[in-house]
Amino acid sequence: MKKISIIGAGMTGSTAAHWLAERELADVVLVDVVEGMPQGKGLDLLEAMPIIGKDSSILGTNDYADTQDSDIVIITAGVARKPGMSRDDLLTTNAAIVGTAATETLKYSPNAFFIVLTNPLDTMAYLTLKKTGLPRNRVIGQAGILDSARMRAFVALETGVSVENIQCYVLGGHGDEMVPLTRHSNIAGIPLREYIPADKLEAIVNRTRKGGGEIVNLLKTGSAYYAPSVAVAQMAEAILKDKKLIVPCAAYMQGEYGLNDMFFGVPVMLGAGGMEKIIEYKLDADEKAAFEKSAASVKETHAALKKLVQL
Ligand code: TXD
Repeated sequence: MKKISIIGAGMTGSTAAHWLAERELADVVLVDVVEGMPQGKGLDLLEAMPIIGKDSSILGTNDYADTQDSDIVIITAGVARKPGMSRDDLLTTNAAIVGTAATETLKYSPNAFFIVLTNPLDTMAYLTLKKTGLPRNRVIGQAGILDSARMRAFVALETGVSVENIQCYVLGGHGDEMVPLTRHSNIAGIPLREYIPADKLEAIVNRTRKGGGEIVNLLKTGSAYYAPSVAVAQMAEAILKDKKLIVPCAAYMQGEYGLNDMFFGVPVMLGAGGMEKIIEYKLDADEKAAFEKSAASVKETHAALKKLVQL
């Protein structure tokens, strides 16, 4: 069985463990600083396996040594937003936590692929890449699958069509400046712009952009976890099964879309080589402008990180 270690056994970490184990994708190790909590969640999930007939083993621990020889490391450790906070407000606290999580896990799993969830997402993925010194195919951030799934869900609510028929692509940074690409999105091949009246589509785009905040405001004590964690499970599955799946993820840019030395949400191909390829869409002038606005916001957070941490 393959091995996946999840650093941070909170809401997204433990729910990701659930999705992974349910699909019998790997043995799962849950690491957290809180004593007893990862052990308790791990044992509880392990005890669910006989009922669903899956043989993934799940271990909760406070010791990085237990992550030895992981194929994939998922980083969710850190704090989540409370109402009124932006993702960037988490930078200082989470940079320290993610930096340690990345270097500690690398010691035990020098060959692992890293998938980052902790916010501010693009900047925490950047920190992980720089701290580990890994090539860019081995460090990916999860944001676009979630943001696109939110848009797909809102389109389904609006139209009453099966989510399976709805393809949406949300690119750019994982912030309120993200870029829902309505021109590339479709329902069973019919462009979204033809299917949904312009005012309704604009409302969907706006709700998508603020989708994370909508849930934070409802929950009040934390942020979304079901959809983010199944998104990360989809990424892990694509890598472990060498699926060559094209999904929007945060990737390290080396000239693509005119961007350099930063993480940004773009369509990538996931397979046994991790982030194997960045796919470049042809963007029109409006889309380019939206990309640039979103990129400027990510660059600002990257710059703030560089003031905090020596990279
Ligand atoms: O799509 C996305 N990328 C995201 C990201 C969607 C949802 C949540 N997103 C972000 O993930 C969120 O803004 C946070 O920055 C992280 C984790 O969110 P989660 O909802 O899982 O937060 P929790 O429940 O507070 O869990 C965080 C855990 C908690 O159990 C802490 O004890 C633990 O992280 N933690 C640590 N674990 C290991 N090592 C260290 N140093 C550590 N510090 C805290």
